[in-house]
Amino acid sequence: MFSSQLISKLQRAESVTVFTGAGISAESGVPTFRGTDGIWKKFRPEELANFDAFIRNPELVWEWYKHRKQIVASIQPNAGHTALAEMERRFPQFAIITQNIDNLHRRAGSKNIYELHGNVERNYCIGCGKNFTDAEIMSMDKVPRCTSCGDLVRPDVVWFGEQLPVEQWEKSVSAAERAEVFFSIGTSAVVYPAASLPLTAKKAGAYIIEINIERTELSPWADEVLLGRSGDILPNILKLCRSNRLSAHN
Ligand code: BV8
Ligand code: ZN
Repeated sequence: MFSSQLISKLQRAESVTVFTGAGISAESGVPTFRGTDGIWKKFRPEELANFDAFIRNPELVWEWYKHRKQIVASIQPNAGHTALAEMERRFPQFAIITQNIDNLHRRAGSKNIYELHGNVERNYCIGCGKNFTDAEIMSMDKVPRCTSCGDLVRPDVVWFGEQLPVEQWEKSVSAAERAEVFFSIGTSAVVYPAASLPLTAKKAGAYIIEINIERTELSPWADEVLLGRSGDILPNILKLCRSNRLSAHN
């Protein structure tokens, strides 16, 4: 099933970094962005996932994010997420860099997670920065407003044209640079600057393993492309780690 290269690289690796996109959550029921029933097939990102659109029509943008909050609240992490959570305990250094805002890596038990594009379960006031939980948001009007300053509340996600959270970005770059093995899982790798991370890892000497149901723009740069569903492949990678790696730390 797996090449001797992959087996020996994983056997010896001290530092593993994993980069994920919507594809790893597809088997949990989260629609991807560019897939056949993808989000961007129905809506245009510039219409919904940017600040100007929010100011222009906060009700429409909130309707859309409340819909995605309900999806995320109604689903569970899948075998791909849980396999990564256990792999984290089998390598001295292990980091997950995710573009996903669905919080499923954390719910699966992963600890060392860098959220590049935010988290849909967090919200804050654009005026005074006050944070609001989803429970508070759902009990508010169609367009949630801050209980302190009355300004608009927004989901804590990164919209197009907005800068990524600096600390998450810097830690992601160093996790890419120190990786001996770098997995790119379930991402079309077209949104920047996130999509530059696999190449940063490659330049730093990492062994790049792509897991996707189809080839992507990244495939030519990958050392191995494992075609298939991450929920099928990752449990087998975990078995491999179990068989040739003593539990690093619990
Ligand atoms: C910024 C949060 C500047 C919100 C998101 C350089 C070149 C070109 C353009 C740019 C550039 N630099 C910047 C840009 C502009 C823009 C950009 O990249 N545009 C793209 C579209 C060309 N980038 C930005 O605007 C970024 N900000 O540049 O700011 C700046 C700098 C300093 C100071 C001020 C400003 C911000 C980008 C972040 C936007 N927010 N999400 C929300 O979700 O609502 S992006 C969002 O879309 C996701 O987070 C993710 O990043 C992206 C979707 O990609 P994927 O996750 O990969 O999903 P996709 O559906 O595409 O692919 C799924 C894959 O899984 C497929 O390959 C499929 O085959 C596979 N799959 C499916 N099922 C499975 C599977 N694989 C395995 N198993 C399965 N079962
Ligand atoms: Zn406020």
